[in-house]
Amino acid sequence: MGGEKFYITTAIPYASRKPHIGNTYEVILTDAIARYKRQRGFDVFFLTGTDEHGQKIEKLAEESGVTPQEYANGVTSTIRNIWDKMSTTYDKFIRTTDDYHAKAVQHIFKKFYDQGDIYKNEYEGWYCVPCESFYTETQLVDGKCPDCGRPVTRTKEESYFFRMSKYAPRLIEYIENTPGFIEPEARKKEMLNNFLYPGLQDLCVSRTSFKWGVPVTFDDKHVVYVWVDALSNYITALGYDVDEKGELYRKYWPCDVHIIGKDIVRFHTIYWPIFLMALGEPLPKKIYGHGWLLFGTDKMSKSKGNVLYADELADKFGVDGVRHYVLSEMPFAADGSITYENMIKRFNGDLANNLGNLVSRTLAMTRKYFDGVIPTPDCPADPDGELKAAASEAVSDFQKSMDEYRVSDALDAAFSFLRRANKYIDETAPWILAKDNEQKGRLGTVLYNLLESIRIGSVLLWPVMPETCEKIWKALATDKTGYDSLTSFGQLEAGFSVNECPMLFARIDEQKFMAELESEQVSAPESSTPKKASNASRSIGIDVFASVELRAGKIVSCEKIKKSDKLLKLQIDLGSEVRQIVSGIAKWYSAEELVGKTVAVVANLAPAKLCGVESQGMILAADTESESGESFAQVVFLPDTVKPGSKIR
Ligand code: ME8
Repeated sequence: MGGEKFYITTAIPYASRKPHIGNTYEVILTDAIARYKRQRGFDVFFLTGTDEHGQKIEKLAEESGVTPQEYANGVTSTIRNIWDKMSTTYDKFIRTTDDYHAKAVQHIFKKFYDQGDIYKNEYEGWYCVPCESFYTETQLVDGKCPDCGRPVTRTKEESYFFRMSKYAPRLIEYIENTPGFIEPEARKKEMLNNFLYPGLQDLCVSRTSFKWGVPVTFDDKHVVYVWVDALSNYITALGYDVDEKGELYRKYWPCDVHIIGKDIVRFHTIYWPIFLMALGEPLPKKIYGHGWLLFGTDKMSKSKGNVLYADELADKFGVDGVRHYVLSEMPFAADGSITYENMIKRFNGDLANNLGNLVSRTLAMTRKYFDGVIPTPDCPADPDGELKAAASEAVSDFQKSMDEYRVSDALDAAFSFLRRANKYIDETAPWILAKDNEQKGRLGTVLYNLLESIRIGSVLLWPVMPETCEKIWKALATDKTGYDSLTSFGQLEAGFSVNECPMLFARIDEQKFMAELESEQVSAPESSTPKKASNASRSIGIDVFASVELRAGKIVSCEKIKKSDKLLKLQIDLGSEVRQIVSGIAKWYSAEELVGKTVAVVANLAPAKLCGVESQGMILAADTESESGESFAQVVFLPDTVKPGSKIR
């Protein structure tokens, strides 16, 4: 490709646990920008990957009884599967355990040492393992980590330190004089006022109290601090090494924009530029620290049981439904919020009503009045001019916002144009024009204008909702899908036949959705779906427990419920009867694994419908985690010698 180069990266998430929708928002945002830039003719390189070293992963692996590498392999494959499921088009996925990366990090560290940027000393202070970050006493908030609020550990160990103070004045000058280097603007002020102006302390850049990291070549007690290792990914992925700068590096560096979350702006705008200065390399052009996606107004956390995952949301709202939601809902400079209720509202409003209805009504009228052939627009009248002006305004607003990475504003521009097109249907009332044969020409023009508006909307929306827009292009039988087709209204070619378009977005009934969600939560392991505040720790009397009828049941048959990828329909022999029970364990068990097994059944649970299928009880399962850290429901199996119907007490 010959276009201007554009290098964009995400933060590399820790391979410590399945990424939630907030982490996934970041890769979706980056993907939308990368797709847009490609549409605009840029030669894009989009990098993502995983951060696999550090104390946190070593600890988690130990707790799981596997090696850190095995642990990281499992989580990395989960992360990559989610990135792929969400249709992200990264050009490279780097793992910090990749050999070439680790070698380059060793050389970088050695260069720092050789040129006197690092020196050996002893670190004594506080460390937050989840953030992999050092803090002084005064930085703590109520004795806890100022970034994540979790407890910190007192640490005393031999370490190498990086002389940050040597480069700080140059960095301050650079930040002050480079508009747009840190965005949003407020984060730039925060960095200068909170960290740089008060005086930058030297940073501890190696660890000796654990082993899971890149070994320091000249002092084998030490491993490189995980942030030095992780930040280097942005250049090593392009083939950078101290003595040999690969072709990709020469082509794409400096990076056009690092997309990261607000909690790690400090690492990217202070330490990373200083490391690059020490290497004698140019600094990235921009660091964009996006806000956080909150569950309602709360931080997502496993302990609160409010963590949402992109893959599970995509099963309910579709991949494009999730991409559209997170990108519309996250403002440029603040936090965004996600709840099922808001997702349904947006899905029904923007997608089912505004876009979906516009497409289905317009195609239906084209078929009904013109046998599906795109009519020629040769009868212009009011309000065509207004519609065309709205289209050109939408294109320029969309473009301006996307160029500034204000994706939610860009989406507002596109959807307000689609609303304008819906209004145009009401204003022109094609069904009335259709009654008068003399108005056939005008009717054709109206329908042409609507089809063209849909085409324009879909070219704009493609970076955010690629699958939907490609369906629309197929339905419009058009190849006018590039950005150059937006320069003027009227590029859709008349005379071609439109194709069938599958329903793009079926309206969601909120009540039904929430009821189904509740019943899924009853049968799903706790960590995978958020719950309302639970009373789990409240004690109950023996009488309450005794009122639960627990019995052994033998699984006679089992099948998947078609409409759901979570639910299994089981026939279970309870001795005196065979019961139908629906259970949310399809992700973890196949029919073959279950038939013939004896399980523990709650036999007196009120019947409920799950996905429209009656369930007369519940089978018991333990919330646990697989080796890769994914939540997993372990069914409670009983020995075969226990007879069906036996009471469990
Ligand atoms: O910080 N909403 O990894 P990570 C939006 N390994 N973004 C969120 C979020 C939320 N609720 N929670 C987290 C790390 N993020 C390091 C990065 S880069 C050289 C090393 C963002 O798994 C977070 O801000 O903790 C970060 O940008 C990304 O998810 C990965 O977070």
